[in-house]
Amino acid sequence: MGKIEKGITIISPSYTKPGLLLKGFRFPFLTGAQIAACASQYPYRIMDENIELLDWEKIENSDLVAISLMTVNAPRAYRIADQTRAMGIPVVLGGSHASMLPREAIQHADAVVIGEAEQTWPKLLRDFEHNNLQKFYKNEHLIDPATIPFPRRDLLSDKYNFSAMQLTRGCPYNCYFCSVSRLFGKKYRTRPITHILEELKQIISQEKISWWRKGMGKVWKELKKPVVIFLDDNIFGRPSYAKELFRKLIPFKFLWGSQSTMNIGQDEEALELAAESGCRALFIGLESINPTTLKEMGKNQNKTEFYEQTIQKLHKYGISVITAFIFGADSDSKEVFKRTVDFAKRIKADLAQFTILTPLPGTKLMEIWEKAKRIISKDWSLYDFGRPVAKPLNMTIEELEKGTQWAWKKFYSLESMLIKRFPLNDWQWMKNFQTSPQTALLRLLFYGGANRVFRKQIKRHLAFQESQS
Ligand code: B12
Ligand code: SF4
Repeated sequence: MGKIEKGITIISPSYTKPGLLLKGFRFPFLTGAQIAACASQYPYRIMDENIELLDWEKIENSDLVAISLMTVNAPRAYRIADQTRAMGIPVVLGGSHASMLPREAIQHADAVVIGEAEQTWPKLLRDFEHNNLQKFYKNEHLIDPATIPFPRRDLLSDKYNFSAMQLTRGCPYNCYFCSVSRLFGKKYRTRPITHILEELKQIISQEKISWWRKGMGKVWKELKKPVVIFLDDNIFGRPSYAKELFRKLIPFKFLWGSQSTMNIGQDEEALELAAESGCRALFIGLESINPTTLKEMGKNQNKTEFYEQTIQKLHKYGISVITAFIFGADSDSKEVFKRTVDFAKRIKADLAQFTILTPLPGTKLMEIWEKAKRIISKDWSLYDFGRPVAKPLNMTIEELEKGTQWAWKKFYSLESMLIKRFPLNDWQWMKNFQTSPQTALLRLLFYGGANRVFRKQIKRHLAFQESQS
């Protein structure tokens, strides 16, 4: 410990087998860039093991190593931390898993940061330089979003497919399987729109558009527009803010995607503004088609009677929908798989994610299942949402695992992709094509490309899971 001269290395450990992720799944490690921005005067390098192998020579040549971990990559993070400390380099751990289980994390680290870094990271580095590193660092209060500095994107690899940005923190809901409101509070905190526009200006001016997109963009303008993903849990958490934001995004002429709750579908003005500002895809956690299951999950904001209408409305505005479903709740029986896949196909979800209900540390679900002694494994590497780690109530463990795998395969089968959900087979798409052919064609391109990538990724992932079991 002492002076920081050689630099700080920030690492995102692999959350799956290295090399397993296809190009389309490369999300920028914005967390690393954000941490560096919190104390920008120090020298940094960022390594994302999800896109390239770790450079151990550079790790060895660091004054300090900081690692961000979720639950699924905690074992990998701990191995990296142990190996780094064995070389005599101090390690700091942070992120969702370390924040929920700091006492576990400290066994592999010199310090653990609980929660957001904006206040604690500069203090930790000052303490480090004064040989006074504490074991735990925790914010006194939630960070005022107006004080969040722009991430140091200059430190990120250029291997990512798109740019990412965070506009809000926190979530007013408390779904029993989710850790977001426990991690970032129930208050929905929004960054000032002026800051967002300024940051966006920087991103767009630096965005590198590939030669083929530039070329094709001469005739198909949508293709040459920069793409930004807003890594928010709910872009529509406060409708008035969202609408004001969308309005101000329009002049930027870029394309964006994010996550939203389904209430956006009930607000025609918001949909119109979102589409006009460049929104082309939204990820929506429908979770279940059974109201009893939604109640069990505490997901009271989802109303099954509006599911189909919401998807139709989004499609009307040329916005693709990635729906997410969860299997394994107590009210789920083994009929849930077929019923859900049929439903997702019928409502013409462009993409769908099927995961197994997983009790993340710090969630209400973990509390309930621990009390009921239903957890069968605390090997965190299995917490990838594709493997059962607790006993389901109305089916066997094997039925849950095989049923989920069946859902993925069925939804992404060629037959399902081409016949049942092909946008050309969709009257709304035909209508869109007449009024706005470029946007409609983009949805078709997204549909074809994303489904192809998902099909391939699923095959790889299932083979990997098989090889491990
Ligand atoms: C973007 C994202 C992803 C991206 C990751 C991109 C990347 N390269 O980082 C992708 C899409 C790949 C992803 C995948 C998954 N994700 Co995810 N994801 C998120 C999301 C929406 C935003 C994270 C983010 O980038 N925020 C922006 C940055 C700037 O903020 P931040 O990460 O919070 O970092 C701040 C602080 O937390 C802190 N900090 C964080 N790490 C560290 C480390 C140190 C050392 C320090 C000092 C500080 C610090 O400092 C930052 C500044 O304040 C969060 C939800 C959320 N609100 O956090 C879920 C979240 C992190 N994901 C989660 C999960 C469960 C998953 C999956 C396992 C499940 C799934 N199927 O979706 C998969 C894993 C991959 C797999 N095996 O399939 C959970 C993790 C909970 C847990 N205990 O594990 C979260 C919290 C959502 C939830 N529902 O609870 N995810
Ligand atoms: S699942 Fe979504 S709506 Fe529910 S608590 Fe988590 S972030 Fe909020």
